[in-house]
Amino acid sequence: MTQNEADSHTASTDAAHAAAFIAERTGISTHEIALTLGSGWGEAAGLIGTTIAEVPATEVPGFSISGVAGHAGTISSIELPSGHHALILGARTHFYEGKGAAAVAHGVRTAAAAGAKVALLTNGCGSTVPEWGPGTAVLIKDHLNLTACSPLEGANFVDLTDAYAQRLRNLAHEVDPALPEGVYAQFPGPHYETPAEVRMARTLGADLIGMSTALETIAARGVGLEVLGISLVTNHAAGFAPGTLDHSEVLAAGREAGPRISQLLAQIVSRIDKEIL
Ligand code: 8IG
Repeated sequence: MTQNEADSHTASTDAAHAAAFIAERTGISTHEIALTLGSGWGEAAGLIGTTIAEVPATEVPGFSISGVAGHAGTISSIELPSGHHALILGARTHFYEGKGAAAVAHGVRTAAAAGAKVALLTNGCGSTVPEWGPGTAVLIKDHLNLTACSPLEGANFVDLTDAYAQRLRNLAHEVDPALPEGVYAQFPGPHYETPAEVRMARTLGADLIGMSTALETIAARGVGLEVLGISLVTNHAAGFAPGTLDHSEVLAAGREAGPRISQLLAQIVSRIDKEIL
């Protein structure tokens, strides 16, 4: 075995262990859909179906709690009205935690090992579009990975042409035709950008700026998941509005938008679930 093969073998065994643990603790052998709930999106879990089990993330192999206010720290199993099950990843590892890009991939890899075919990745983010202020939900149509890293290792040439599946965006648009679409740029964080960096990202084509979803999407595509990404704008990116950035404002914007976007997400899950056999 080469070192690359050994690394990827380790990653998939870790995910398989986590998935087996989740199956045992929830009593559900297959979760068809995975949802990663970012800042502002936490209430959605309660709207999409019946909670079957909640497992503290710290107990699931390879997961930890990020310590970020606004992130749940639980992994739950939800039964949808169709009888399918959704795995809610309320604990994501951010790249800025310093555990490496591979640690970021563990959530979606575990979801794939648990049987998921579709990953809904949500986040809170900054906006470089003046009309998209705090509270705006935006479908991610493409990304710029500005972390200079990949969650994949070895000769794993994953195609990202349709990373944010057009098919799933079409389904989301059936729920809300007015949902705007934008390009998401991921910076490493944990610091927010300077105004010059935001202008650079804007010039490169970024509408949204965050610290999570690009690497997760790459990892998800790497294990064959179809991805829908949805951002909640919680702030104008640095320099795009007067004043400075403060995490408490981010949380407040999430709280304010929570009921509305959770309802939206629940409807999108229901629509996507109808297409899963
Ligand atoms: I919430 O303005 C949230 N996350 N990089 N920039 C970056 N991440 C964010 C921002 C932002 N807002």
